[in-house]
Amino acid sequence: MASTSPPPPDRVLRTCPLCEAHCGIRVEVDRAAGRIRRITGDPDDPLSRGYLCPKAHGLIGLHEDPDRLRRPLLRRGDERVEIGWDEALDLAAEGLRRIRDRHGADAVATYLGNPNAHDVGSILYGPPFQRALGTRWRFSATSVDQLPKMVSCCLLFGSPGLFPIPDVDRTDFLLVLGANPLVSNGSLMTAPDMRGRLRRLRERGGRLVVVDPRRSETARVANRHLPIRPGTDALLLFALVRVLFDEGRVRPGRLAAFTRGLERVELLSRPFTPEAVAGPTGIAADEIRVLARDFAGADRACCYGRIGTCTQEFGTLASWLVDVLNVLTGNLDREGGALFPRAATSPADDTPRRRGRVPLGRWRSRVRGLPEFAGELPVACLAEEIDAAGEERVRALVTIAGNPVLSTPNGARLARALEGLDFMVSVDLYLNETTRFADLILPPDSPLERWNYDLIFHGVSVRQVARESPPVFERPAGSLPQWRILLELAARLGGTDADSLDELLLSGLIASAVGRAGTPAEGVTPEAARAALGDRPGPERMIDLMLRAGPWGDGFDDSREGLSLARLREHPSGIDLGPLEPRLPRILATASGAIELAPEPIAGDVPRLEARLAELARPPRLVLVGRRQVRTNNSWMHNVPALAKGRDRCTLLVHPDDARALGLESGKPARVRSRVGEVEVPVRISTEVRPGVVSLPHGFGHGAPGTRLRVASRCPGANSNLLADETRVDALSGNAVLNGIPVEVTPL
Ligand SMILES: Nc1nc2c(c(=O)[nH]1)N[C@H]1C(S)=C(S)[C@@H](COP(=O)(O)OP(=O)(O)OC[C@H]3O[C@@H](n4cnc5c(=O)[nH]c(N)nc54)[C@H](O)[C@@H]3O)O[C@H]1N2
Ligand SMILES: Nc1nc2c(c(=O)[nH]1)N[C@H]1C(S)=C(S)[C@@H](COP(=O)(O)OP(=O)(O)OC[C@H]3O[C@@H](n4cnc5c(=O)[nH]c(N)nc54)[C@H](O)[C@@H]3O)O[C@H]1N2
Ligand code: SF4
Ligand SMILES: [Mo]
Repeated sequence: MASTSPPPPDRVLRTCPLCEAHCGIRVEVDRAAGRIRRITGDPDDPLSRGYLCPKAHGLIGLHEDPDRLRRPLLRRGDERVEIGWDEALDLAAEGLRRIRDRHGADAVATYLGNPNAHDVGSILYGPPFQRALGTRWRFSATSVDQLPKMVSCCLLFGSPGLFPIPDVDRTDFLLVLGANPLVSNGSLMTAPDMRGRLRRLRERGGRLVVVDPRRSETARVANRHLPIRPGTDALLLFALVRVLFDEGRVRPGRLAAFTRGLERVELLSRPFTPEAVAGPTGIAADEIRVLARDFAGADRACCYGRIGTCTQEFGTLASWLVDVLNVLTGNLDREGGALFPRAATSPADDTPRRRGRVPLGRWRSRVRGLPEFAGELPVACLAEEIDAAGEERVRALVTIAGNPVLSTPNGARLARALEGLDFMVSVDLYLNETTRFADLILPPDSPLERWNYDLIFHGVSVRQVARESPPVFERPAGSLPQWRILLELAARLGGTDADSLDELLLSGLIASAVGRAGTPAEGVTPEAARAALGDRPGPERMIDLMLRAGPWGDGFDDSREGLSLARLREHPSGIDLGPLEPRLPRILATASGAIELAPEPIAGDVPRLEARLAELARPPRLVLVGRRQVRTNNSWMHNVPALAKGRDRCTLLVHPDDARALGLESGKPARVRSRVGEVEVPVRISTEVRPGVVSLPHGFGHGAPGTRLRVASRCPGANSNLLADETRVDALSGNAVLNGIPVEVTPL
């Protein structure tokens, strides 16, 4: 099943698959030696324009890593043996079928990790695999990440994927809460080189305000940094809303014609005056008033929140209020505000096909009754769904590109639960903290051996672009692409053969894409489209279909100017499709067709916040927040020597006042204890964090027995998710609380 295309050239232009920025890169290869010479930024990429971060060079180490798995691994007792693909796929499917036949489909759970979003093969072939498995017990990194934003976008705009994206290149005022794009390179905001973009914002007279308990790298380049107490963003945002109403600054402009619930927002905001929230948030009432006036007074302003506003107790409320602020000031769906990008692969006819669906709470987890959202349960309850006794418990697990032992709360309990499973399969590149419990590991090809198209991130980008990513290396014999692994498993579970299933998937996509009135593929029959797409199986022809039938598509007419995969190939650095444009109210998918600014489930959660106001006024306990770093990528790039080298990065930041009170010394180890666990980490004393807050990065905690991560194990660090409490979730969405965890710190 090796690739049949001609050998790739010595210089391959593609995108870096490691983070949402997906920067354009040039990979120069010494073909004779089969090695990468160097990776540089692609100056012609319409989005990244030559920008790169140090992680891009880590791609070389990842590709060459001797610990990266190349063959399926079967566990036999304490041994791991390499086996062939046919046997591995058969064993995986048999094992899953056995559990399903005996205990029902929901006895098999799945967990999908973050890198799935970076691989078009996973995006397109993950869903059919899940359908073939038939389980409703699906989990993913979504519920330790952006789930609250998805819930609020679904309630406000009608679809969980309708994310307003900051128009950073044209705004005059950017208000950032709980995000550090200078290090993360942006999330739900594909915007490579944020340092350059923010510098240009300031050069054109614009302002940047950052709300973060830590003086983050982004806060350092801001006009103003507001060191908020963790978990209180909803209070701050409500107070800003309150000021807008009190001072007659609510001006939704053209949005008013299709926005409902403004009066209700006003009512809901009443308890949250600047004075009432000043104590709990740690931000003075005057400061809040000034911020509200500045934001409302800016020509074009945009409020943006990310991990810090999502992974906290009031994640959905905070995520909602970010958009409320943009709506009330008329900055949603407007140049320089927050807009909804249009992807080249999206349906050309963008009026929603279905309206008013809120896929929330249609079923609930067995033990704690946490709500499903969009077909998934919150991962904070995965361990208990496995380890709590009962006929209905989860007995088998499939992880795909995920490391939940390090990335989800109470990793220790989850590790114990995984040990007790009857069967576990992992599709993963490494034998790591999670996959060491798997009976079978199925490793896909290296990211540089893959063809890719950034299907998701082109849809959350600050500028509309389309770019293909060809493989740098031919796939070695005996290796399988990720899509093929998922397709083969789906076919085996469904009792069909892989190629017929692939054909079926393609015809389903064709049927929904062509022949629609007013689109480029209006007059195209499914047969004609099918014939034009060729016989090469896999994701490429699916993307070709989406492009050709999409808003800029050629409608399967080669003589037309529009987009197709062939056209993209003529532009190996990508095609610029222009700045973001207003799309409302056309794309709203709520039942009313309007923005529902005060949807019922959200309004119903406000009393919970109000109840916390009084409690938060009391002197705070010490709480823990996270911290991303330039050379990390969640839990999984620590085995690359170029990224792992240098000083110990898994340190606990402590404010000098707290250090003094607790008797901590810089460079000395401390014990950090929470309700669920404890870790030992070196202390770094710094005024970066506000008093009452300590910060520890996540993704560390390597060196567990049975793993094969020789480089990462040398500087293992501690797993911060041993401290995160799986019982603490954002009540509305079930998203895990990973920031604002009460802890005690003592010197060792
Ligand atoms: N305390 C705390 N916890 C957090 C966060 C936090 O801020 N604080 N952040 C959360 C966020 S935002 C996220 S997204 C999650 C991430 O959580 P996860 O997605 O569970 O974890 P990752 O560390 O991204 O691990 C990715 C896994 O995929 C494997 N892998 C990498 N590339 C591929 C590939 O192409 N194919 C396959 N099959 N496998 C691959 C790696 O070996 C690794 O096992 O962590 C969350 N956890
Ligand atoms: N280098 C690097 N880049 C990455 C990743 C990585 O691991 N390393 N991971 C990628 C992934 S999966 C994601 S989702 C993105 C995340 O992208 P971002 O959200 O931009 O990244 P974080 O660094 O997690 O930023 C969260 C910020 O929130 C602050 N914070 C914590 N609690 C609170 C709070 O209660 N309120 C407020 N206002 N702030 C708070 C933290 O101090 C931190 O600065 O990054 C991506 N990019
Ligand atoms: S910011 Fe760095 S890791 Fe992210 S895509 Fe660009 S080069 Fe890759
Ligand atoms: Mo994430």
